[in-house]
Amino acid sequence: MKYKLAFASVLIVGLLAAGCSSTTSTSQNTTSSTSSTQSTTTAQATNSVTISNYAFSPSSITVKKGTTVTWTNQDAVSHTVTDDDASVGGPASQLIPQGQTYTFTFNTAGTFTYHCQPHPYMKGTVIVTE
Ligand SMILES: [Cu+2]
Repeated sequence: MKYKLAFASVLIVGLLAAGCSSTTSTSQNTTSSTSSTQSTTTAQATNSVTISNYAFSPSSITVKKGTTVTWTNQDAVSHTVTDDDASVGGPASQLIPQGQTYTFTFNTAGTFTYHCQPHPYMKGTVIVTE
């Protein structure tokens, strides 16, 4: 059914385009282009946080349960990634020197707010979804 319809439309297009010079390429393009161009990973949320100018960037990210988040410190001073609530088993890094990274895998869904220990005004949030 569907094939017949598609074939008929190609025929019509072919007939309409018959006056023009290039008619051979139209039927091939319709089938191949739709499947290959869809695979860009736009839905993938970032799992990287940059620490720069005494701030976490982005300050809030949303990840799926089981995601490992990486923080990279670009400041000359050391920072930490410290869960506001130490009892929930969230991130709790040592001091992260310049150029170093800290990774933490979120295995529990929920909202984790964190800060930097030497600079408590530095705040960030990781929202972990199921
Ligand atoms: Cu800090």
